[in-house]
Amino acid sequence: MDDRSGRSIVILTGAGISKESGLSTFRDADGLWATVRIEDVATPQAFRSNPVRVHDFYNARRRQMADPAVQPNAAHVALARLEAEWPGELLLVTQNIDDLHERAGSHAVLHMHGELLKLRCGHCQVVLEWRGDASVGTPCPSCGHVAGLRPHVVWFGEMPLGMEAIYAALDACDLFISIGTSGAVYPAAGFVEEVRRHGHAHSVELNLEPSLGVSAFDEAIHGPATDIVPAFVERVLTRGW
Ligand code: BJW
Repeated sequence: MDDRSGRSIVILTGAGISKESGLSTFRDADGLWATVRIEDVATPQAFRSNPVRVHDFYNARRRQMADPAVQPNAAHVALARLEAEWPGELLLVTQNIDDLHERAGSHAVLHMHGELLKLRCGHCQVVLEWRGDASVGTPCPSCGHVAGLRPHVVWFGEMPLGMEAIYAALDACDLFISIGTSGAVYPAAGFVEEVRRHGHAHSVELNLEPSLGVSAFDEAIHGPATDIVPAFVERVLTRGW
């Protein structure tokens, strides 16, 4: 039996991995937070006080993701290859709400900050696939309530999804890879510390530039994701870490 089959990998991705696919990051100079205020679009309070504005923000991003020019890039494809060829466990935790990992062929994907192509009803909590625009007047197809549908995303002050499964995987994994994330937003920014305190994994940062948390990683490789992720995946599959 392949002795790698007992070794598990957890990957964390952030907006940087989708940048070369044409989607904006948040905190870079040309990122989303340079054009809109977090307080206006990414908190439950913002949705309560101005749901039209919040729906507009996510409608625009949904339309952008449907642009045929937005496709998975070499980094997404490399991670799908790693999942397909790695004989042990692999969990891909993404902070991204886009579907580029799935479109590249990844299956073991956990969207801890939700998904752009879904809405949730605040009345009956049903989660729905949604590709078009959403508006305040759209009735919930499940319970019929109007004004209850909201983007199925995790805003500041809300609990990210799947945390129990994520911490269990972090504590048990042998390799932790963080890709394209600034390390500014918790709890994802604390995963490398979780691995150091409770786990035993070798930790690697792959990012355009050193993240805020770079000093906590065992190893860091800096450059565009489409260059460094395929190279790192090749290394893991041929030589390990
Ligand atoms: C490239 C590249 C290329 C570019 N190749 N790389 C004080 C201390 C600690 C914590 C807190 C605190 N005060 C409040 C908190 C908690 C808060 C938080 O972290 N705040 C910080 C600002 C301090 N966190 C929360 O509220 C979270 N919930 C929580 O903690 O729950 C517990 C709890 C709940 C309730 C009560 C009490 C406790 C929820 C966080 C939700 C985040 N939501 C968002 C928006 C929603 C989704 C969406 O609209 O898309 O998620 S914010 C935004 O940031 C989005 C992202 O997923 C997230 C992370 O951003 P990411 O991915 O790192 O992007 P960037 O832009 O920051 O970085 C991109 C990186 O890529 C850069 O480094 C580039 O260099 C790099 N890059 N091009 C490789 N080509």
